Amino acid sequence: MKIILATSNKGKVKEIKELWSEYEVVPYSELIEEFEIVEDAHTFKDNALLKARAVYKALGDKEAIVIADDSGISVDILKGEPGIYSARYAGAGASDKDNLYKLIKSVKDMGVISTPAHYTAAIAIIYKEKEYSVHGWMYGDVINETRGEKGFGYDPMFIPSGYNKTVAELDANIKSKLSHRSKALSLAKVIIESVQL
Ligand code: ITT
Repeated sequence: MKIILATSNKGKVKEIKELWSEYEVVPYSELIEEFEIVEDAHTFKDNALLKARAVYKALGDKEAIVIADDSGISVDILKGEPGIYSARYAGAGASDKDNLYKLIKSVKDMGVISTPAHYTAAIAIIYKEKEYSVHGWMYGDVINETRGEKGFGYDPMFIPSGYNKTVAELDANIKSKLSHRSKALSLAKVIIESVQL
């Protein structure tokens, strides 16, 4: 089964390909020219749906199975920031590193070493013009420094509950068991398998 990913984020593509190795997972940019999608909705779910819709429409194939992931990190002490603005926390066009160091600075400015946070992933699925969405979460703490090189985005500063290492220090197979994305993808898989029947 072919699944088309409505994302330009290489970290997401790598993880989704690994988590869904039983499917043929193809980023949409391998099928049509990549285009900008303005993420101006107010929730993870609505942003995921608008990305999936834009790619589904551009492909023009009703039988295509398109999925989009909208995700981010929310820090309690920062009133849930950066949340849906995680990709542009340090401004439009910011790199993963810019966003990471901005969040480290925000945590430091609160005068804490470690503080509760969680990741959210909303996955939208469009197939035969019908829309579905699911969510997954990973809870833990963010710290005021980076540790480790694995993963992407905010992983070097996030310690999952029950662990004493950041996601960037843990083996990728641990992230794949715990992550917001893997939980949402498990639910998405149930939907994809049932609508395919
Ligand atoms: P697409 O919209 O093309 O999918 P994007 O990077 O813009 O790519 P989002 O709008 O969903 O994606 O932003 C997600 C942000 O949250 C981005 O800054 C990521 O680095 C971060 N993020 C999401 N999941 C993450 C994870 O598993 N580990 C680390 N950071 C993550």
